[in-house]
Amino acid sequence: MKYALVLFFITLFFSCNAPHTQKAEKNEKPNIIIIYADDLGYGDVGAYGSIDLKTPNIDSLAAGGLRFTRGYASSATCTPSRYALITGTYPWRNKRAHILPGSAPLIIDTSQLTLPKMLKKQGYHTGIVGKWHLGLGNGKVDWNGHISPGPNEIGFDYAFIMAATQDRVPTVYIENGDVVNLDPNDPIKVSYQHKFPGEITGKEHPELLKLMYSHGHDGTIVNGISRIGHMIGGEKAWWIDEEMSDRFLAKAQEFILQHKNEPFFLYYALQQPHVPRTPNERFVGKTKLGARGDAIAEEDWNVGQILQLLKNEGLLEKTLIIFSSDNGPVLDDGYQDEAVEKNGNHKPWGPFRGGKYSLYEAGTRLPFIVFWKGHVQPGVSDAMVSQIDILNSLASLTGSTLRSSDGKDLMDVFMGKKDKGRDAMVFEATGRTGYRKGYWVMIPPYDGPAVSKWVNIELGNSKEYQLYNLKNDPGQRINLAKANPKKLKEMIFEYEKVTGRKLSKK
Ligand code: NG6
Ligand code: CA
Repeated sequence: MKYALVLFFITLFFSCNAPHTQKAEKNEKPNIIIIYADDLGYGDVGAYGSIDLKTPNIDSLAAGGLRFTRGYASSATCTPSRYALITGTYPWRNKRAHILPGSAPLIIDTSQLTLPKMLKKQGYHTGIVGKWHLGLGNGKVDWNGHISPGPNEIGFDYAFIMAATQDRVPTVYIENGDVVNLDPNDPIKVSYQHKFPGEITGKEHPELLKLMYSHGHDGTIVNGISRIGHMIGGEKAWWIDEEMSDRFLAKAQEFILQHKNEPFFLYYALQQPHVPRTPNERFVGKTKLGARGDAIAEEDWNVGQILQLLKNEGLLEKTLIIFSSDNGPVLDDGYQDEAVEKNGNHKPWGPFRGGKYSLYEAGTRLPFIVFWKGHVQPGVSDAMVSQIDILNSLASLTGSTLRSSDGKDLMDVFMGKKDKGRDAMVFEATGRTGYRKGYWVMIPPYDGPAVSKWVNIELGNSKEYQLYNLKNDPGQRINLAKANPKKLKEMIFEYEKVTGRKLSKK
């Protein structure tokens, strides 16, 4: 009887504690680093088939991690993709989520759920280093005062950023809301509407340029390169493009070292190979592809430096790394940097059609690698995954109950434990949307040029419905809309249901 009672209490003790033990095991808190390239294409990475351009460090992530062949950004341009990554919601639900000027207000509501906020609640120290491009302030930013709201107000404890893009003013670094090296006697003014008296522009003074523009980009000259937009003042704070990659790397390294003993989340948003492509002189001529190839070589080296640091600090087994890019590739995106002339046989878009700005596959299908030494099952996964799923997946990993509405919890897929990803997703390119379900892709009819005259990329516009099956036709050459009206109808029905956008029936 006495033994039975003891046994009863022992059983009670273990049954009460068992769920907690399981939970503790389930909710792991590795450090998390998202390395996010800018305009890097599927075919720009060795592990994804690039031959002429070598990326040994990104390849080592792929070799030791899980390489997704069907990994997607939400959109074919920067701001919307970054919005989706940070909020886990479709950017086309937010009218302001399109390519932003450097003076645009913050487009994420400070009360909105975000990836850094969720991780912060789970005990992470959160940081962003690199490209922001999600707007700053409330509409009229005073660049000479504290700039807010921005990354710090949507969940980042630390932020060292450029406001928009490398080709847009203001060409200054901003650290936790303050312009770095700001001289109060030389205040900064920024405008996307008008030129300032005394401002030196590329349009009027092309003779001063070290890198000539090909379209757009004829505003303020900074460091011998003219930009989109107008700026005067703050010259001591102006960045030197060739040093940018090293600046961001140093800040990322510093952040890792400072927070190595707590779980940290670092969003390392690299600026390469977006224009203007300005690799440091250490990388000039490292590839045969000119500035675009050299910028990618520099970017790959950055990835290697981060890996080396984690290794030296004994953090490799404690850090989950996700590597991807914000949108597909482009050669001439506005500067005469010989990206077109020196591209040779290289295929930045891989086996896919289109590129940046395009509704076709190369606009959003990107390198997507998940690496966590000793935890992620290395290999290749054909599961369909999107950057929009990262928030919910990491919430599940770290034990948060917060979830975004459009994301999926694909943590088991990211870990290589399951191979069934998303069933379907809406994709977006400069405001136009399409629908992908399994291997099927439906692009609604859109007016507009088939090929962009600026960047010479097929945009995916057609007056007819387009329906492709990527399984047999990854290059999207065979439009099955007429041959398979049943599938087309199903895709239109689901697209309308998810997006609330009505398509005209033909
Ligand atoms: C376009 C720019 C392009 C690039 C892009 C944004 C022109 C003619 N083109 O408007 O150079 O800056 O915006 O790229 O100005 S993204 O990767 O940030 O979306
Ligand atoms: Ca981009």
